[in-house]
Amino acid sequence: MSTLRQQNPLIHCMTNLVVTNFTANGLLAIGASPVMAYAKEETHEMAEAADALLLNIGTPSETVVESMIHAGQAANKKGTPVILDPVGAGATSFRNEMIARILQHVDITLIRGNAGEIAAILGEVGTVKGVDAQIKTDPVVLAKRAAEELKTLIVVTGEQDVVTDGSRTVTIKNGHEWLTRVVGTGCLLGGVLAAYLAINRDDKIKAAAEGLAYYGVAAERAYAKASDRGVASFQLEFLDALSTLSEEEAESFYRMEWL
Ligand code: ATP
Ligand code: TZP
Ligand code: MG
Ligand code: MG
Repeated sequence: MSTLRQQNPLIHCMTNLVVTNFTANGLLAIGASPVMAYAKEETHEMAEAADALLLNIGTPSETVVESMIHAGQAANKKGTPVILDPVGAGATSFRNEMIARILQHVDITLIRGNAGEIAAILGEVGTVKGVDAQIKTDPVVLAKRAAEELKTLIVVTGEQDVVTDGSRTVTIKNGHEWLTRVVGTGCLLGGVLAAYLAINRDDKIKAAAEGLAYYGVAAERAYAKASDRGVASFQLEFLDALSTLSEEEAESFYRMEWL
């Protein structure tokens, strides 16, 4: 994490109303600089200044999505990584339309979603309940299919995380089930992946895999400290772990496998 802390990338987050504060604190904890900006009058400038852009459609509106497209196109012009979190894809037709519109107008570097959301983007129905995954499918098969169809890097998260571009694939088995009991851990992860891609532009799959493994080990450490208390303590311990755990320390615990 020393490199991330040294480089202190600016992450322009266009995220949802539920997770804004948690995302900003999580990004500060790993050594990135978060900035949230939504107005169409300024998003292109903020995206131009940023080292990565996060588009998260958790609480979508027509206006914000239009603004996201402006920001995304500004980032594309500069070659800045753009991460899409299609929160709740498949839950409503409005969300599906907004995701399709973003994908049509913005060149997305990486899409991160739970298995239900990624399956929904591919047209499967009944894969999410609200914002939570409702399917048990092989995440490797799903991620590869999505990468091929959408022609972008795909991260499918869950008990096992998968990163693939369709040909190179990595699985990561770090993390803890309590991550699903605190809201916003998927959303913050989108921001963390944005930070990893911001500072490692050459090998994006490796960068994403390292971000996922580091995040998972931080959760394992947080659970070890908070398991006898509960999920509120886990959330705090998780932020503490993100701010104190070095990548060097975390690395020996990575359960990463190249397929
Ligand atoms: P959902 O809304 O379905 O909870 P999400 O968008 O919050 O999805 P998750 O798939 O929960 O995203 O991923 C967030 C983090 O939680 C990732 O780091 C992932 O590895 C981890 N995670 C999710 N489920 C588990 C699990 N059963 N065991 C270990 N880690 C998990
Ligand atoms: N509703 C709309 S966005 C959101 C909820 C509950 C947050 C989802 O966060 P995550 O990271 O997918 O758990
Ligand atoms: Mg979750
Ligand atoms: Mg989510």
